Amino acid sequence: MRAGKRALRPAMRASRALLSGQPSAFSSASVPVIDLSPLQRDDPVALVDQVASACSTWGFFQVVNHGLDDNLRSAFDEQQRLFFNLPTDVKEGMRRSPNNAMGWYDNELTKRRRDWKQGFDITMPASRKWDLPDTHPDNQHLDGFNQFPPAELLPDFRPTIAAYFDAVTLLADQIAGVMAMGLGVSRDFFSKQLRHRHSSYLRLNWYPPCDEPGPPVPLGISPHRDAGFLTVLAQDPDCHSLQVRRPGSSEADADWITVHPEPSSFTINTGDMAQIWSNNRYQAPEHRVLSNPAQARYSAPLFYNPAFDTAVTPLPSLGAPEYDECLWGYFRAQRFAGDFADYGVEIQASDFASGSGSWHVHNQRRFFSEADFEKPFDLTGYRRLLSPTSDETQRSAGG
Ligand SMILES: O=C(O)CCC(=O)C(=O)O
Ligand SMILES: [Fe+2]
Repeated sequence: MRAGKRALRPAMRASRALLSGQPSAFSSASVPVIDLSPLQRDDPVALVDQVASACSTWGFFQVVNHGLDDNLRSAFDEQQRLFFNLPTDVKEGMRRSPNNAMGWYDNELTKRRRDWKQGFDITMPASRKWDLPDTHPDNQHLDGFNQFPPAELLPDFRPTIAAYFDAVTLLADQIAGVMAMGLGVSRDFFSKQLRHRHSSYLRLNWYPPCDEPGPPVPLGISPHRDAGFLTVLAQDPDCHSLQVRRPGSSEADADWITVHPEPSSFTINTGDMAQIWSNNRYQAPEHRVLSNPAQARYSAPLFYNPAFDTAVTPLPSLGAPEYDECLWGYFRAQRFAGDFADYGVEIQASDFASGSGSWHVHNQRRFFSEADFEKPFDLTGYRRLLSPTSDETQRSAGG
């Protein structure tokens, strides 16, 4: 009887959560909430233990008193809502393409499943400038170039997005400083690789109410780990449907924990590059978003990513390396290719596990020498560099 009940629990949890968008009745844990006030008085030391512990147990936490202006956040929220309210034909004019990872889309695949949402991606690496036209060659790079709505339609969109992007990037960098100290290296260790060199992008998400009854009920986003270093996520205060699985929970005990946002908070999570750099001290947790039959939801993650040419390797001070070198531009290109077309199993940090001898470990060097990171990604042109089905690629990787 007992064993039977236990066996049923995971299925019950999944269906209850999917139907109601509410946390599982069986889960009481919640991700840590960290008060960042010490950063406002430049006292990162006061936060090191909390941040390091949150990154290693959950890889997920919320921050309050983070210093980002509430008025800027409200202005940003308003522009995000106005954007998704634009007529579909206007959004179609900004549609992401195989040659430009930036823009609007309603057909993203996560783990090869279609997400129940619309998205809009905006890029501004440290080396690029808001005041140059988006199509200027100096503002183009591997992730493409921005496609903003016409200023006549949304005159405040671009300046508000630019101000928000810069502010949230600064917040990401401050947290990266504390994360570095938590690993016993200098505060600017990650900043040196990120602050003046990052290739970050901002994603606006809109999850419309889901009218498909299922089964299976579609997910807003299927379970995934974020690829980059750190994500700073603005969650919807009204519709709570982001869930995380605590790293290390076994499949049998798996439980999805809903992250209910604190007022004016940001939700932070570490990505695959933080996991590799920290030699597995910090975890990139699996998370997902449920759909909701009645309520729309908005969210906006800023993906704080290293420069495309960064070779991410475990910090030597953290013991025997558990990963081989991972070239961020290659990892990102593989993920984008997978968003756009079915390229088979999505690339993961585990593909770079020491001694795995995976195809990616070999192939990334070839991509690195042949791809041009100053030009937009080219799905057709890069196919032979990204797909193991190409004979030429297999030969170069040693079969
Ligand atoms: O919408 C959310 O809360 C999370 C979005 C997310 O995980 C992502 O875009 O990678
Ligand atoms: Fe995510």
